[in-house]
Amino acid sequence: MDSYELFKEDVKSIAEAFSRIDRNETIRLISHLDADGISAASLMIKCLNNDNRKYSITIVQQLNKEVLTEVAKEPYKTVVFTDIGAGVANSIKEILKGKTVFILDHHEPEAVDMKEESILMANPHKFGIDGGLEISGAGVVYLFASCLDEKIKEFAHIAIIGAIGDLQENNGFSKLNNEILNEAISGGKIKIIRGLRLFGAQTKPLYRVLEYCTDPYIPGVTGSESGSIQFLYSIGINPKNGSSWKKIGHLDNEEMKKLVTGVIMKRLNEDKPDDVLGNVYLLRGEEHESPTKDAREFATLLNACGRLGKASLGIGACLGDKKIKEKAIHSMDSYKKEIVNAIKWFEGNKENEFVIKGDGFVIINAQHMVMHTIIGTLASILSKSNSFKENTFIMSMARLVDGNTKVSLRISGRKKDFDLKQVIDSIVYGIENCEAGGHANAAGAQIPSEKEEEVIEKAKEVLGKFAMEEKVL
Ligand SMILES: [Mn+2]
Repeated sequence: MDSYELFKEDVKSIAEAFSRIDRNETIRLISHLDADGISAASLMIKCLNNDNRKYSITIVQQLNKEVLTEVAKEPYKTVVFTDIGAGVANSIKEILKGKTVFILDHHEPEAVDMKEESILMANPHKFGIDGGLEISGAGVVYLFASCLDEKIKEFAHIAIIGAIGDLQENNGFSKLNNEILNEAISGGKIKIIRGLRLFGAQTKPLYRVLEYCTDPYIPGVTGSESGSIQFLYSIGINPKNGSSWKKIGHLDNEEMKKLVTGVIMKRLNEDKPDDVLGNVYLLRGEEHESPTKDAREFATLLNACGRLGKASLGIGACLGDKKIKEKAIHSMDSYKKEIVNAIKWFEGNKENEFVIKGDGFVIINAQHMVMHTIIGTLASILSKSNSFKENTFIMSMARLVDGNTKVSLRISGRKKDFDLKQVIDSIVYGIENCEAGGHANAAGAQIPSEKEEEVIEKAKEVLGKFAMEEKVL
């Protein structure tokens, strides 16, 4: 058997163990707060609903000792973690001793003695499969649920939304995601077309779509209303249709060509200027003009719900509840505004004391001026924006209300062979009460706010050193 078959066999045996759990038990479900985590939770809930099981769910941004200690005190005997948990397997083992724990995750697992029978972990990394690229947390839950419930196939598209949310789509998917995608296509859930990858393209005025377009980033246009309107005039497109704003659907062929060329021209200095064109994954079950028609936008919607503390709206949207979906769409609009505000804040403050620039790195300390749930998104956007040289570390920080600070680490350009998780680990190493997590291409930490200065000093040293080594290589 190859590693893929071994992985699927392992998932199957874990699913079988799950099916033996007493039906009267209430299952404790904990999932991650991002789009993938919400997709994963939705699939798990669908599976539990179909099986008439009782459950209690919480969505968390980080799985720290505090959360685990709370869960340990609860009466539930079985705990299921989705899209989270692998990185803290040892803490789970220690703190949740006596409970049966299922970890359905695609994050790199912490080395842990898995002979411990009460912890069952479904994870591609166990079989040498790259969970960062090949399958999402929602994908792992999908495989798990498929072993228990044939009907979950009707929700294959949710696993794809999760994978898109975790940036696993790059003009197509790799093996495991691709298998799930094919199930979604043959089940009539997804249709792929080739087109402009612009957020909100279906529903919003064109100038807004461009202003709010952060991936791909359009220099001089993203984050600027006037920049966007001027850009349209400069390429010969009137942003208005009489008295109302033009939408992308109103453009004729000629204008569409102008727009595509114009955006590519604006992006000539970027890594991949023509990244505006790509696969668009349309959800067949969604209405034509709905912002949830495009799987990429659906992922953004879920992210928005999570980041704004309204994950349950995201779950409702995944499960197909129309009223909840409406509310989720409202949340997305305010989330987009928050992101644009964060970009504006950065643009207005990049020359002052909030932004420290070093050789090969930049440290942004937004304190209370950017939401802590959005600070990582800001770093991601900047990493793709060509604001910094290729391979510049971007570390961003923002405060929570509870005396902690969220730290995010990204690297500019699209280099994949650099392990940011390892870098953040070395930054917080030895500093008390800091917890790091994440992937090779997006990592972060939570630190006590009073340790900000210490962490920044250490980061200057560590990032400077890594950046130097990078140059030598
Ligand atoms: Mn994930």
